[in-house]
Amino acid sequence: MSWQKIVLLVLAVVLGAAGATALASGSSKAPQSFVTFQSTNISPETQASVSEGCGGGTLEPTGGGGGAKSDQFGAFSVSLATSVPVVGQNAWRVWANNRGPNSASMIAFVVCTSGYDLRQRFAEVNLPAHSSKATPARCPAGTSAVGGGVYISGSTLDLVVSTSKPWDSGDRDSKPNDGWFGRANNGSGTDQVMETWAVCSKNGRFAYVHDSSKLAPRGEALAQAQCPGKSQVVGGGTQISKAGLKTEITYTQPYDGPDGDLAIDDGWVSDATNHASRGAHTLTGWAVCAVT
Ligand SMILES: [Ca+2]
Ligand SMILES: [Ca+2]
Repeated sequence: MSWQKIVLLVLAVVLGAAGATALASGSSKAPQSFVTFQSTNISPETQASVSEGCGGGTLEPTGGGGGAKSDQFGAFSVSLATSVPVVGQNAWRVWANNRGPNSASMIAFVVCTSGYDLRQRFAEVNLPAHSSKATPARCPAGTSAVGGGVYISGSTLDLVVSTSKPWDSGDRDSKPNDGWFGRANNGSGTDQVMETWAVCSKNGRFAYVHDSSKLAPRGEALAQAQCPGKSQVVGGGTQISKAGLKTEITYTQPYDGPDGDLAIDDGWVSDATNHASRGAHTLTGWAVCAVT
């Protein structure tokens, strides 16, 4: 199904869910969430962006994501360039690259919530020409990571996110609840900066689940991390096992599983490519799920 068709289908459901959220908030303080998205085209050989917001009121993003697809030239011609919360706007923005000779489509998802006590944190590092760099962004003490992303300065087509995932500081619980970890590739000849962004919550209980698959040389891989039981996705991310300029995230976003509804709340799907002619990697997709 094309994204355009999904937009029409899901719009009705999202509007319904928003109404339900507004009604429920009067009688209960329990956290509520719904996912909404916006898509657009990317012209050949350009970088483009699209954002999606949570509307007015008290809904805020716990997480977000997105990326690009090319029907004609496949995942190898497109990649994710940035996926971050928009400061002060209760929105999420995604940038994507299209190296192909035809238009591609791109999408931004935002998980909108109420009832959490959220903080945003970021960490910035230099991203020199022809290098791959990474940094975690640590959540404040007493909070749990619920979502996050990576920003890369510049707008050339060889600036690509290769990992954006929940991060464990090495504390006793060994859960990736302490912040967000990002890695970015700069295949260009110009120095840039990258930032990892973490969204952290003071309340709520979260499960961190993952799914892995092999990312073969000159291959594409998909990983789907499904939220357990009745838990709902609030954020998620994607990890590629080793650093290198040849591995790229194509898209990283929430999905709707075969649960009978059309709410995009069942887990997180990750897609990545390996442009190298040798050396296999592991793709790991992560979902952060709110446990009620
Ligand atoms: Ca931990
Ligand atoms: Ca669903």
